[in-house]
Amino acid sequence: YEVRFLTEELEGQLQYEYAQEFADRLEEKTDGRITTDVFEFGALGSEVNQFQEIQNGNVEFAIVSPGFTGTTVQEGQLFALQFLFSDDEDVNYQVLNESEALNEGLSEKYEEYNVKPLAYWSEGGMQWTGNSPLREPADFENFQMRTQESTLIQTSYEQYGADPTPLSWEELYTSLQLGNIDGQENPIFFIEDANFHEVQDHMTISDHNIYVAMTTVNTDFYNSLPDDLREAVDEVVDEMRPIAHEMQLEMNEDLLTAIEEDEDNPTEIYTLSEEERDAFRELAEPMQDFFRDDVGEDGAAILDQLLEEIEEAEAESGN
Ligand code: 6CS
Repeated sequence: YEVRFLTEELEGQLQYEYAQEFADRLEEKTDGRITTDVFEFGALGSEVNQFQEIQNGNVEFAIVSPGFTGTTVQEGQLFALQFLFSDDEDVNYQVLNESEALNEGLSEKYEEYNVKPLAYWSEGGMQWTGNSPLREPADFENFQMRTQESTLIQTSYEQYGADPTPLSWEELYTSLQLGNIDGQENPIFFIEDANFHEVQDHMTISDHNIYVAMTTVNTDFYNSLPDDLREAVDEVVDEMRPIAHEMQLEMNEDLLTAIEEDEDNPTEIYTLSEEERDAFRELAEPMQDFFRDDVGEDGAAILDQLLEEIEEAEAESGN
């Protein structure tokens, strides 16, 4: 089998490095019976187009950000709910790997579109950058905020008073540079590697969400594989869990230092206090009911189950 693996990022960035490691392991484990071509972002159009490519089987594997599937798999928008996950990365790691709400309930919703999520994993805490400081909700008043293409993300930023604009990340650097867009959200590694900090003066460590990515496979392709190759895929997916977690932690830490030390592009970094985070949390939490009403019963049930799972994992970890 010669297969294709699409990512939404570039070489050196997390999704691409994940996919390359995945490809190497799969080739080795299958003695070359599956060889994989890994693609950087942009090879087959925007993030939303890429999701179509995996749906129709033009590519076999893809890393997909649920924020770009909002117009198809409505339930996937639950990852846009801010302050939903734990502040403890280890708790989130466990929940993403073990959650039935996600790995069964939500995955079934994607399978209706012929896409099978194999793993949900975090690319790290999400932070804000802006051309002005972002410390309280009032700072978002009339702020042109770039978001992914999901009404739930957009509505969330409207709660803070912002004007959200959905955009592919490909156009983001130029839009920030021209000042058409005032700010954006992303994990630290991505802010640094995409050079957004060059065209933004402020970064707020808000950890208002985690960036969840999905490793996906085209369902028909997966089901057509002989049992031993399907098992090999499943094994590689499991091997990649701790690797992705480590890579994420390391990249986000190292590239925070890189932003701090970039003297040519000074960025004022501000970490929100718990009280400051609470002001955002208060405006974000009603979005859970918005999600329940907007997405419907199945989505509501997935969210409720996930909330319980997060709470249980928090309790177990002694938080
Ligand atoms: O902001 C975005 O849209 C991009 N951010 C990350 C971390 N990965 C790919 C995605 O398209």
